[in-house]
Amino acid sequence: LELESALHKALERGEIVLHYQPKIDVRAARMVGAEALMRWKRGGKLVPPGDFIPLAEETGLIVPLSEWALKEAARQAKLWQLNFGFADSIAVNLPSRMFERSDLVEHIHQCVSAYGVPHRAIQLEITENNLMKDLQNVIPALHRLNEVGVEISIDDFGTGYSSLAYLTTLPISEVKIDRTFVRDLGITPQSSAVVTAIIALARAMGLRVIAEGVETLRQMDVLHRLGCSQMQGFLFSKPLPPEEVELWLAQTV
Ligand code: G
Ligand code: G
Ligand code: NA
Ligand code: MN
Repeated sequence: LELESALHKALERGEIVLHYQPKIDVRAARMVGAEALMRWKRGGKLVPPGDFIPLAEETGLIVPLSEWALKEAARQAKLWQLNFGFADSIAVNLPSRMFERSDLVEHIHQCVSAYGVPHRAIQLEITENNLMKDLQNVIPALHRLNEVGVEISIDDFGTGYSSLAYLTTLPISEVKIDRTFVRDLGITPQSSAVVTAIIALARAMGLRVIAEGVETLRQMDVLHRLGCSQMQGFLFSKPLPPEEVELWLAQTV
């Protein structure tokens, strides 16, 4: 309960910040975007999202937190556009709670308009399980987001129970191969079979594919050979505060 009221105040007090993990295209050898990940600066310490996102989800605080994250990501995209010519997108993780709102698309529109960035400056990540859990709300929202140019990425892909038939009808742009498959690449034959299948599926559906949790050169090599050139993971960079991302932007844009 104490944590709950502290989290409630954290947003007003400016204690919530976004860190950004670069997304890399290894073939083009450049950064092609970033994923925003929340952190809570509490008494000189950085509380990782695993320690407060679940509570935020339970209490509903995830809604104002996510609304703030969308706005902050738009602000950051504008700053990077002005200072570094950044023209890629920042991905924001959206919980299914956000799709229950009829004004999600309007909120995103207001965020990008407020900072004068195009809608494609914001990309949304929704986990495969959240997507399937709430299709009734998610599908119409995805279509409206797609119409205004906000791209959707399916996070933790391969861990859920999505019907492939359904997926092909959804206006999504990218699938993100879950890190559990990446972790075992080059170790178990099953993992490379799954990754091969996901890449083939994505290609057949005209989707981009990105791998998360890439930690070793070996994983990078296998992914690249299998046809996945976009990656994210500790091999390239952990999630960084914005000023450290700027070292990447200064080099690669
Ligand atoms: O940053 P880290 O690797 O510790 O993230 C841990 C978990 O918290 C991940 O599952 C991530 O998706 C989730 N998470 C981080 N930031 C956000 C956020 O802004 N919104 C939501 N919904 N989840 C987040
Ligand atoms: O899928 P999700 O949005 O939850 O992923 C974000 C989480 O993954 C964050 O907690 C981030 O710190 C973590 N992460 C990012 N890169 C790596 C990596 O290479 N290895 C591992 N184990 N975790 C990573
Ligand atoms: Na994510
Ligand atoms: Mn993920």
